[in-house]
Amino acid sequence: MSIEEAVTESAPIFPPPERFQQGEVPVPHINSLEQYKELHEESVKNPTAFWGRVAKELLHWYRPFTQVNYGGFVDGDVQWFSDGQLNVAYNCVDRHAFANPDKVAIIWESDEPGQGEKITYRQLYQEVGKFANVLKKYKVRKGDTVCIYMPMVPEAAYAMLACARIGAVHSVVFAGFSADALRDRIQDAGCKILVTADQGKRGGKSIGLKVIADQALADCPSIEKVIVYQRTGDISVPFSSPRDVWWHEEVDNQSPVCPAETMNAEDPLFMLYTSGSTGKPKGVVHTTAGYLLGATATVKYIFDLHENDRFGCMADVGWITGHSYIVYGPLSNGITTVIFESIPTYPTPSRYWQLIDDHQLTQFYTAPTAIRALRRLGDEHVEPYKLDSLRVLGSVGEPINPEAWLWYHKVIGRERCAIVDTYWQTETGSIIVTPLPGAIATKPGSATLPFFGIDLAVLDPTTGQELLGNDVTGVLAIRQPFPSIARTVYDNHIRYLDTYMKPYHKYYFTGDGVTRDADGYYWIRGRVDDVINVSGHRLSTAEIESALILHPACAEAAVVGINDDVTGQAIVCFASLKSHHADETAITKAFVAQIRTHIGPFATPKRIVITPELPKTRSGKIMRRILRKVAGQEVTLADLEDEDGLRNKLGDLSTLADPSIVPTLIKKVAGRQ
Ligand code: 7RM
Repeated sequence: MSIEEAVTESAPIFPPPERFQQGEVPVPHINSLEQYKELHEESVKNPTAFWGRVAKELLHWYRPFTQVNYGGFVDGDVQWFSDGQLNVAYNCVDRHAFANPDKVAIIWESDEPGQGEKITYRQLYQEVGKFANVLKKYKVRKGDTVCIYMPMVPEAAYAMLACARIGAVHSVVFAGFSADALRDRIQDAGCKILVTADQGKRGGKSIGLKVIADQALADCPSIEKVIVYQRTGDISVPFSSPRDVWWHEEVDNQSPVCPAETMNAEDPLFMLYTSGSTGKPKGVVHTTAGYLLGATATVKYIFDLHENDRFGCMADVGWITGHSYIVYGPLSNGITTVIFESIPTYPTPSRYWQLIDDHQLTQFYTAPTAIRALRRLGDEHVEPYKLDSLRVLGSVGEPINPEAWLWYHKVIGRERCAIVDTYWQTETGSIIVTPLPGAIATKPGSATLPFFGIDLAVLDPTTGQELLGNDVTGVLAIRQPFPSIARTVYDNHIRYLDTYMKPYHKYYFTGDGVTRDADGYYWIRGRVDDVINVSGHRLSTAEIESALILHPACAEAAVVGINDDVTGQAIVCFASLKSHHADETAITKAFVAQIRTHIGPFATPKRIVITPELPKTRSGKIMRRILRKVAGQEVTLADLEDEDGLRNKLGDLSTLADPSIVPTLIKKVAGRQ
């Protein structure tokens, strides 16, 4: 069933699980639709009162704020709690280490089952303190940027929190990115320190992070020190002394005590690169208080956290989901979080379910692509597990199709858990559209209703007019600022304004299409810009095209996303060559390699189509609409027989400079030419 069908065919409705009201499990924090509505209304009508209260309740302040909010989307000058002072590491570590030193903060589930560890809040305090002192030894100061290129080990979280402790700004780069991508991000942010590992481990395979980092660093003069965590010790990694130092040697003789810097609410906490419609990723900047409050409040209310919960988010710390829902949100709430190093199918497709039972996880958060892939592998991998510790199951990263949702609900949730389809972005810092487990009835495929403080608008994409009432489809925008919205793009505020504030005056533009159904529920339909979403990884078509064009054999390239049953979308590249005599098989391989080295293996295209020309208008614009339909096989060889039918499917072709390109492309995709 497509989302289209799900919205229109009056979707089934699932009320909050009955057992939530029967004393068997903790009573949800937000326990009725009325309570949600009342709080939501207050939060958007009087954000000052609402967020002022929640900020005092959930965070520890060194100096209380007197002003709650300032600025807006018109001028892109958003501020929250601006005269307040606090420290994120104090909030995520110290306050819990003092109150509950022996409570487990992190469950580290290593790639090989059974080799993991549990880290208490006391240990976390000590490890973060030691590493913060290492950073200080190497002259890292408030406002300096530190790049973290790490596998999924607790040390990645220690490094993030150590930065927060001393006021350094971290830039975590996902360990799946290539040397070129790492280099670009280090250069853009002017990072002083790189924190990495000898190797990463994933699904039994090793990834040579230090070797990749060295390639990147050949062109990164800003880096003064490389701190290398020894994850495997399996290979002797090249060391370039005195630039390179070992993590274990450095922390060994450091004091675990490092005073937490007093930070202003609006001081930057971190930046994280994300893809937009251009070839150059943006360093989205989040600030101290607003971001932390967003992460803390959303995870508490959306996953209904209670004191003894064990929360498992399966994302990577290299993405925003890992920042907010592995590290900052859960730890700020003082509960137990999971760092999962492996993949869902290693060593067997039962890995997640084994993990849930072994650690008695109460919440589990993953992406639709993983849910679909595991569903395909068969229920026999799930059935032997009890899964009775679970209360809330979350989904994030892309629209979840109703079939996958229902499977998650029945086979994993055993019809006794709340499913929360959570919609948000790197830029929003925390979840913005979502059900609340005890309050909002769900419809499979809909992210349901806005979280507190989120004031949504559906706009007509062309006129920018707001579409009022229910049963409307348009683009999703946000009317007023909320604490965790990104404040700027690193070193490029103009780009921030141009991307998010300019498209629709007075609104923040999400870039997503949306339907608000007859009940006022939101159904996210995916990007309306040139961003594609492969397994929940956000990529820009322009970024992939830029990589291809850099290959000496490539004349022109156009990249489109097509639907894929498992990964949501998949990448198809159309390319024309400089020489028509080239060996196409060899070139195709070279192009795949080109993308993998410029971006990373997760951007591997599903298909490369070599074509003599791209379909262009007479003015030279590439007609992506045609490429999308041809790539997705919405038009096939059979349509070539019928000119009217072809026009019906592809739309107006009269602006095409050379209409004969259409049959050529169709034949190419069908493998007939
Ligand atoms: C958290 C994250 C953001 C883009 C966003 C959407 C898509 C994310 C959902 C979703 C439908 C969801 N950050 N998206 N969550 N679409 N339903 N629940 O993914 O910056 O990497 O991507 O992802 O298109 O704009 S992200």
